[in-house]
Order: sequence, then structure tokens, then C-alpha cells
Amino acid sequence: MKIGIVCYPTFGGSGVVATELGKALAKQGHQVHFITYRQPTRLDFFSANLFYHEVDIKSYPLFEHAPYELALASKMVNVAKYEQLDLLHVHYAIPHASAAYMAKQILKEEGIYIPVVTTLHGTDITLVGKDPSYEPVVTFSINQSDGVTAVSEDLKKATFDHFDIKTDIEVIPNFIDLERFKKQKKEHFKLAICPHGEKLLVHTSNFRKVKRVEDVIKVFFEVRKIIPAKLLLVGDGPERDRMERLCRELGTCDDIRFLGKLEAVEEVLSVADLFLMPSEKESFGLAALEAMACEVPVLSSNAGGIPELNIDGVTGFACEVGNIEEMTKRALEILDDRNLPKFKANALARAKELDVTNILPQYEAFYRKTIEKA
Ligand code: GMT
Repeated sequence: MKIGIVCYPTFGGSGVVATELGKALAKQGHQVHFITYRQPTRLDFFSANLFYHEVDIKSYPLFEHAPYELALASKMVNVAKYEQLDLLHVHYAIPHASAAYMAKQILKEEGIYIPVVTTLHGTDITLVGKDPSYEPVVTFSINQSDGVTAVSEDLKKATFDHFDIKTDIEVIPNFIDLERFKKQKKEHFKLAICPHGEKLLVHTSNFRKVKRVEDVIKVFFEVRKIIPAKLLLVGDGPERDRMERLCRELGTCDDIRFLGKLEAVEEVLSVADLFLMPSEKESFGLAALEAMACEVPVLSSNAGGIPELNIDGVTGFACEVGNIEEMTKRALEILDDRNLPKFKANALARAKELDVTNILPQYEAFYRKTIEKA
């Protein structure tokens, strides 16, 4: 198939999933055309089946905000027509699904029919999408898509709860490439951070409020009172300053390190004993899956779709959002040397179920079904 993929090219989970999906499709022999405003971060190599088309956003003194959606729709028309795409797959509803609708209508005028698949990733539904400033367009463009997927059962339910959806939604979970995400031998790194055999806790995120990084630090502070431990925080974002101040107030700076944005996050995960994801909302929790692939159990909240990934009592624990006491108790239970090996093995086993080789066929089948139906 010739597939056009539209996504955000930044570090966000939806862009990562879209890029990894495109790479996996290309490996299977499909031709994949990425359409976005910047080269996706994980697409910095040559492959005969991968193409990148940059959206030209023209600015003009009259525009306070350049109309990205129009430039994107125009680029989709151009690529679909000249590359003879079989299908457009847009990741994240806003504004990709509505731009795809516009492109589809323009192409129809020229006698070209292009089916559109929209994948809902999370905040496009649970945060931004349901805001009245976008809701009518999001509802319309989901209903107009030829196929819609969501990354968890919970996100599917949230979509039906918040929007007047008249189309079916298929759940295709996020996936992981176990060839890249696997436990690596990094003992020297572990020794440098934990010279006295301390347990190592890790959190990675974009440091937005919804991630509740504050709870990561609070749980660590409580765990640290009971057992020797260190915390690594990977990523950057709006909450970083406030979190650094919190560490100073708690007097835990010596045991916590902010590593900023890291491309090779699997190297840090390879030496971790516990991954923390106490999010307020989370449609799936791709970062937790990356940890599990590196044999790291997860202490998470039970928000959104996380419990579908992090099986409570098996791969870690999924506690009530904000319940620091319970989270601390569960973190200590996982970190107990009598339990840790079992949790680690279970985390890896769950990640194996979500290996790209198991999930890719679901997308291919969904594309075929959508093309046939259209
Ligand atoms: O979590 C974020 O802030 C980034 C966001 C995105 O849209 O890129 O991630 C969402 O999509 C990921 C990939 O499907 C999911 O694994 C994340 O759980 C989801 N984030 C939220 O729902 C908050």
C-alpha cells in the first residue's frame, strides 16, 4: 500500500507512535509518505520506502497565526495526487482530521477518492478536543473519517462519552519495538548513580501538569525515608522549574537528578528498578510500555487506559490518582528484593504482547478493511 502519515513531529507520544508505525510499515514493503512541518525526530535515516514531505507554512504580515491547517490540507492534496496514495492516516484529531477532511473533498472534485483513517491518541479527546473552542470540528471530523482507531478501550469510551460519535471506533493499542527497547548492559552507569546499591526510580515525561510530576517526587521522598534510593527525571517542560524548587524544599536534591530531554531513554531504563507514572489523565502510557520493555515494573495511577497496560498486582500497581500513601506502600512492595524479579519478568512479558510484530498486522488489516469499505 501507499500510505500518507500525518503527525506531530515532536517528542510527544502520538508522533512517536506514528513514526514507528511508518517505519514498521516500510519494513513490510509498504511505501510511506510522512506529511508534517518538520522531519519527525525518529526519522533521521535513509530507507527506500520512506518519504518526507514538509508542509510549507507561508507567513504574511496580515496573519497573526499562519493558517497551518490550510497549508497541511494543500500538502495532503498534492502528495495524495502525485504519489497516488491509497490511504491517509492522521494521528491526533486536531487539526489533522479536519485538514484530511478538507483534502478529501478537494480531491473528490478532481475525481480522486482517498480514504482517511484517524487515530485518537488522548489529549486530542480528553483535554483539548472536548473544549468548546474545538468540539464541533472534532466531532465532525471523527464522524467523517472512513476509519477511526483509539489507543485504548478507555479512550474509545471517553470519545463516545464526550462527543456525539456515529461511527465505530476500533481499539489498536500502542506498541513497542523490542529490538530497540530492551535491557542493555549498563552496570557502570548504575554504579555511578547508585554507588551503594540504592534502588533506582525513573520517571520520563514532558513535564506537563497532567503528568503530576509532583507526585513522583513525593512518592520518592517517602520511599527514600524507608530504603536507600535515587530518582532520575527524564524530559523537560512547563513544570520543571516548580519541580526543582520542590526538591530543594524537601531537601532531596542530592538523590534526584534532572536529566532533561534524552533521545536514548532506553539506556536509563536499562538500569531502573521502578518506573513512576502517576498521571491525572493518560490514554495509554507509552512511556510506561518503554520501561516495561526494559524489564522495569511500573507504579502508576489508575487513570484512563493505564490499567489496560500496567496490570495491577502483576506488572506493577495502578493506584488512585494522587494517593501518595498507597503509591509509596506499593512502590516499596515492588522494590522488595523478594518481589522485584517477578515484577520485572511480568513487565517484560506484558511488553512482549505489545511488540510491533503483534500490532502492525492489526493496522494493516484495518487499512485494508477501510479501503475496501470506502
Ligand atoms: O502524553 C502526552 O502529553 C503526549 C501525548 C501525545 O499526544 O503525543 O500522548 C498521548 O498519546 C500517546 C500515544 O498514543 C499515549 O501513550 C499517551 O498516553 C497520551 N497522553 C495522554 O493521554 C495524556
